[in-house]
Amino acid sequence: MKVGVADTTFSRVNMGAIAIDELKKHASVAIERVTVPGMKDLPVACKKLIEERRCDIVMALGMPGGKEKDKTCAHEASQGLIMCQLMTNHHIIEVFVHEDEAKDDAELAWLAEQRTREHAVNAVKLVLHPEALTKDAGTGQRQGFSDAGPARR
Ligand code: RDL
Ligand code: RDL
Ligand code: RDL
Repeated sequence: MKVGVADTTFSRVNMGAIAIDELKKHASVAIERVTVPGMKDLPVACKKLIEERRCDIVMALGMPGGKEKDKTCAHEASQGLIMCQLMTNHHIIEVFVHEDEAKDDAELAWLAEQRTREHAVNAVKLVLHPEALTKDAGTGQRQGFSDAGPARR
């Protein structure tokens, strides 16, 4: 299987390098990487990874800033990523870490790394082990901060 990794120079954490480090734990995974300036450049980068570089799934790694205009930008980028998935019939795992989710730089770095690693595992499962996701259905999984857990215990 081949995983595409698309990340940005706007992000304050090297999320692409972290994704690749996690994906390399899976011997059967080949990787294609591309870096673009910001998250609105991710949809076409992902489309090219799928159509031209033949990736089975892509991780779109981005960091929306904390301002209102950044949130609008994130919503637009997300719409583009969803459109790209529908156009190509391939999953794109959107790994966005909003700068204002973290209380300081140290927590931001931790959150970006943790969410990226957990979604890298999700990407491999979606393609190679879909039954592993079904096993976790309804369990309140989150990426980064702790899981919410099931409502009925
Ligand atoms: O196509 C060039 C840029 O428009 C594009 O890279 C944008 O995604 C850059 N960008 C913004 O213009 C903005 O207002 C970004 C953010 N906010 C942001 O919060 N995070 C980004 N890019 O990754
Ligand atoms: O592609 C990987 C994720 O981006 C994707 O699974 C999202 O739907 C996950 N997600 C969020 O990123 C989020 O901010 C979800 C929620 N909120 C939510 O409220 N409910 C979800 N997913 O099912
Ligand atoms: O309920 C607390 C968080 O889960 C919630 O604030 C989410 O919206 C945070 N979040 C994002 O903002 C996002 O862009 C999450 C993801 N992506 C994600 O992929 N996985 C998450 N949260 O668990």
